[in-house]
Amino acid sequence: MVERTLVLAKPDAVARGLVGEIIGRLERRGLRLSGLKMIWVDEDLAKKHYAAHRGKPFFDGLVEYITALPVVAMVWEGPSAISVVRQVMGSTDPAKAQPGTIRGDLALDISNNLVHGSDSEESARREISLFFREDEIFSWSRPQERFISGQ
Ligand code: IDP
Ligand code: MG
Repeated sequence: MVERTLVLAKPDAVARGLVGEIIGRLERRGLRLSGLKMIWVDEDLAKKHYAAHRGKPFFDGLVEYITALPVVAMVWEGPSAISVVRQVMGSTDPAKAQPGTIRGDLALDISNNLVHGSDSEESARREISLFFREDEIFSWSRPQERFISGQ
């Protein structure tokens, strides 16, 4: 089933110049880029995006991390895109992530694990709408649709 998912190249990926590496891996896997923007996440958006983690011991640090520098937010589309992105990312803790994954090859610290990917259809819908308006997202299944509305 064709799905859409939200991916963030997080501040450490931007700082380390790994945005292209992350995009390249997802492109080579066969997913299609449907939306892309660089955005500075503010505290309000950070708390909404990570609402499921509110109350956990790492929550405040997580909000500080994701708001420290801009992120590159993306929508990726393709068959089983949600789980495929999660496979390409690797486990949350890079020290435990498989080689061949983004985290397994490029990171070592759970607090600086480079990338976010939605973990379910419901999260994907919720998270995409936090970062993108519908008219900012290109639909590969309806490629005749204009990318920017009103043109
Ligand atoms: P995920 O990013 O692999 O989906 P989640 O469990 O949803 O992992 O956690 C969200 C983010 O919170 C992680 O990517 C990581 O940046 C941070 N995080 C998760 N667990 C810890 C922890 O135990 N210590 C510090 N940061 C954590
Ligand atoms: Mg998660």
